[in-house]
This record gives sequence, structure tokens and C-alpha cells, in this order.
Amino acid sequence: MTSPEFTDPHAIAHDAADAIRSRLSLASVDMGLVLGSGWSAGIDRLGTVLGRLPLGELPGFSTPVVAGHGGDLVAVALPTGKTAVVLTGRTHLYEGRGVEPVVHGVRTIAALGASTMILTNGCGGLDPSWGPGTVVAISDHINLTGVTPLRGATFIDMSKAWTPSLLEVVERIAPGIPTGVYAQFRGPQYETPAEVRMARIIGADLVGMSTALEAIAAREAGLDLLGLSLVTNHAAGVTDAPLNHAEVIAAGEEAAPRLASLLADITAAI
Ligand code: 8IG
Repeated sequence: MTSPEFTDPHAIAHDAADAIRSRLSLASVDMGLVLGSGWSAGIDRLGTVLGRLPLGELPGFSTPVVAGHGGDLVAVALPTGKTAVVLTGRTHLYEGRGVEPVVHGVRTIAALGASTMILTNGCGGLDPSWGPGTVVAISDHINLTGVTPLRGATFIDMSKAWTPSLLEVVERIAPGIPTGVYAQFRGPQYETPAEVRMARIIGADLVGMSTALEAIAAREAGLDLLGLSLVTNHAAGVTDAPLNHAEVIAAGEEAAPRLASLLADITAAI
């Protein structure tokens, strides 16, 4: 499915980038961040906020609707002198608008000239020892959505999609941080226990509803890529507890200060 406004998705990303540059008077952008469930507190900890725009005011973006998901673009001057553009909301495939809106933020950040992308999310964990609040660095992903943001014969190499040197930076800043394979389901329903067992058998450690499609678009754009997942819940069937969205939000709020300082340390180191 393609929404009519996305007949040329890269052109709309450039329109959005032009609007951002002129409205925030940005000279250059080095890095983009997408902040998922639990991650959006503490943006001011990253550096000096240069400006903020509601995503809904920019070409190709619409206002995210899920409780706990924000919806701003925030430009931040990092202590290193670099400029980061942070999105505090994302469009999900389960919203039913097709795949182009899902990756529009990543493409806009690429069009702004960034060379590095940090994707964060809240997700379910398959390892029973990863309690809610565990942060996992994404080492690889499995796209189970059945769709792709790429069109035509766009043969992108995904063999080192998650940049090894960025994983090394994370390991240096947070020694012993677990790494894992992220499997993206379409959602919006959470998995059945059988689907989670399948995910484990095929090599997944994390299950979520974002990030893999964004990663594909980021690699198409040639961005270096880092992914950080907050395990907000055990995936279905890992424990006896049923899943609920309120619990997911609560785990994010509890973890917020830790996530803010981790992100500040990482963005200051790359
Ligand atoms: I937060 O357990 C969050 N997002 N697919 N499964 C999937 N997405 C999620 C989950 C989960 N928790």
C-alpha cells in the first residue's frame, strides 16, 4: 500500500529536511535519534536544545497516536560540537498507513545530512533473565513484517547492518550490556506464546513492532546504525503474566533516568 503523498518518498524527506533547516536555522546535522517507548525523557541531558517542532507540522509526518509516544523533532547541540536531531515519536506499521510513513523520519534525518542513526525502542524480551528495564544493544534483526521500505531492485547489503564499531562504543560505555537479535512483528497485537517460541527458534532475542523497517531505510541511506532496546516486558509465554500496555509504560518510566544518562554518554562518544 502506498499513500498518494508518498509517490516519491525521498523527495518528501528532502522537503521535510528543507522545512526543518529553515525553521530551526540548522547549519548541519551529524546524527539522528528515534526515541521509542520509555526513551524520550531526558533529551535535555543530551546537550543544549536548539529548537523543537511538532512532527505533525512537517511534510510527510503525522501525529503519533499511541499513549506514551511523543511527537516532536528536537535539535540538540551535543557537547562534542555535533548536532543531533531527535524524534520523540515514530509511525508504526500497525497504524495502517503503509511502510513509507514508517521510515519517513529516518529518511528525513538522512536528507538533513546525518551520518549516524540511533534507533531505540521498547520491546519484549525472550531471555527470562532480562527483567523489565533491561537495555539490550541490537546486534542484528529479523524482519517478520512481510514488507520493506525499498522499491524495485534495491539490493541493499544487510550483512553488517548494525555498525560493529558503534556496538563497540556501547560496550565501552556500558561494559557487559547484553546484545541481541530484534525480530519485528507487524502488531498491533502482542505475540502468542507459540509465536514467541518460533521467534526464539529462528534466532530472535527481542520482539517488537518497529526498528527493523527503519533499519533497512537507514542502511539504504548509508547511515551508520546503532540500536538500543529497552525490554519493558517478558515476551508472551516467557512467564505466566499477561501483557498489558500500562505495564509497558510503567517500565519505561522507571528506567527513564538510566536511559537518559546512557544515551547522553553514547551520543557524547560517537
Ligand atoms: I513495549 O512483547 C513492547 N513492544 N511485538 N512484543 C511486541 N512488541 C512489543 C512488546 C512485545 N513489548
